[in-house]
Amino acid sequence: MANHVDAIVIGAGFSGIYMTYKLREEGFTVKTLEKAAGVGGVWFLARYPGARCDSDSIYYNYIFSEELYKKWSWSSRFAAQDEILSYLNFVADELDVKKEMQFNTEVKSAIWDEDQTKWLVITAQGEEFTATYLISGVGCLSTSSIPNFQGRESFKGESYHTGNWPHTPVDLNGKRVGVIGTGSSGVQSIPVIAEEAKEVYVFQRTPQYSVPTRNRQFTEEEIAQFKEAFLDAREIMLNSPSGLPIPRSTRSVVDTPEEERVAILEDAWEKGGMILNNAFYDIVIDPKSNELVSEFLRGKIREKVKKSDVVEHLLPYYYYSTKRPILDTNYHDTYNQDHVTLVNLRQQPIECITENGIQTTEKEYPLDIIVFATGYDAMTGTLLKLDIRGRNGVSLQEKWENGAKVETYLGLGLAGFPNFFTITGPQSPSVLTNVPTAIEQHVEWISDCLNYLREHNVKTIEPTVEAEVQWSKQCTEIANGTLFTKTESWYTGSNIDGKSRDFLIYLNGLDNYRQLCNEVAEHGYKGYQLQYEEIKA
Ligand code: NA7
Repeated sequence: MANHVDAIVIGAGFSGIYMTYKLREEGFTVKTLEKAAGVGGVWFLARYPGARCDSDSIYYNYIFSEELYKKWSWSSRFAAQDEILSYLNFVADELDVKKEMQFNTEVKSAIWDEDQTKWLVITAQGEEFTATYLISGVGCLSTSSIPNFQGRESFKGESYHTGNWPHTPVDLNGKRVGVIGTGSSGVQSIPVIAEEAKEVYVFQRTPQYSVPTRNRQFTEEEIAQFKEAFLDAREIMLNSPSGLPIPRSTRSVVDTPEEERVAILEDAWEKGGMILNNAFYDIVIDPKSNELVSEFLRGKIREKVKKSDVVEHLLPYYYYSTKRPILDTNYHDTYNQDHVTLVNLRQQPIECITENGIQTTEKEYPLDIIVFATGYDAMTGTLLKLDIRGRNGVSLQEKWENGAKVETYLGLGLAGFPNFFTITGPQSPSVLTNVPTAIEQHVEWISDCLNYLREHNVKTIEPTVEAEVQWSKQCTEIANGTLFTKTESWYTGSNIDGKSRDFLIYLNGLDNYRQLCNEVAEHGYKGYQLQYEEIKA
């Protein structure tokens, strides 16, 4: 007989830690299963040089508890991976949730048992659990991806993916290092790798806009001020579109006179962080507005890169901010160093990986180490890897037609999958917000929902097909009114060979989304169908 709990949570990152705590505090029994050896989710795995968050660290944390917030002090404006991992361990210990967690345990399948109205969860290690509720906390970026480069296995040197970096230091000293990819992970790691390596070759398919982090150590006075201002900051975060204390902008780029516009952009540039991409409301809506900001950022690249034959390859042409906005520390300046070489893959695509290095259509680059900064199968990758089967044995792969037709209700639930919840699931605001704030909203909503079900003797809850179709249509329509869908990115799924193109993020802001979710709950879970327990006479 399998171990039975009220809820099984998959994953022990930001989502899993809070979900576990919240449900336990509400009196539910919980088991949290985590593939890795500890808490942290992506922060446990992505230990590459230079890895850090790109929300200001004072906001990149839980805000549900003032006491918890005030017990922790961040050392710098943008915390590095090891500090974030320490923070998550600190929280897990403070909340005492590790006892509900089982590490080194990979969920292989979850099958809905119609007769027993419960989930049967089977792990890769051969254990079985049953639960009334199944909650995914697997995150949006947890399945790393290495493109299918021919000959990859033949490489005789070392190779690593940024999202799966070894736990022991990688010695780059005196090495020839090739980095494929210039997303956030590449942009963060390249300057740090260049500090140690003898030669660095950056294999770039798409040049990137980037804004400085302006990272710095906090003083004790500043930390005291942040803690003092916590309640005010939280209030703004809970009512902002991004989950950061940045109010919704009402300024249009094109409608702002040039002098004022440039002053705003310069100010945002000097302040660094995610201020610039939030400074105007129409950057990702109006192509003309976008071009004005894009050109401003190209100007900054031209100023930074001193080598005229290199700079032309570093100028981006896509709509700024329609790929994940990138923050950097000395990224473009790195190309001024003589031991750093940019390889433009638009001119010389990679043909294959050889035993000595990377072969492009022009030449072979001999390397000791290859770093794959090639990103993730985002949004749906991890969910589709799990074998989750709902009513009538229908799998998630079948329901979503292997990713070709992804439909959810609120990014939280799926028709045909009773008592199943997805924290930051596809079609919720997720990665286009400050993710911990989005996670908190989902965790609290799910926890309230489970309380409601318990109080009202509800056996199962699942979205109606109509609500799901409607929500998915709405998400697509909103996205189609923006420039996001005009750019190839992991937001649209186009970074993965063979993956269907779909924009799976709700774009109307976390503030509006929070209100919609609250209304759904206030109306007795509008859009869901509820099946009640039979009350025995
Ligand atoms: P990203 O942002 O998906 O970046 C991946 C990079 O790898 C990007 O520059 C891609 O170029 C490049 N790439 C992907 N496939 C290939 C192939 N086949 N050949 C050459 N180059 C390739 O992943 P990150 O890990 O940097 O960031 C993920 C998120 O994690 C980040 O946004 C934060 O939210 C945290 P492309 O742009 O597709 O041309």
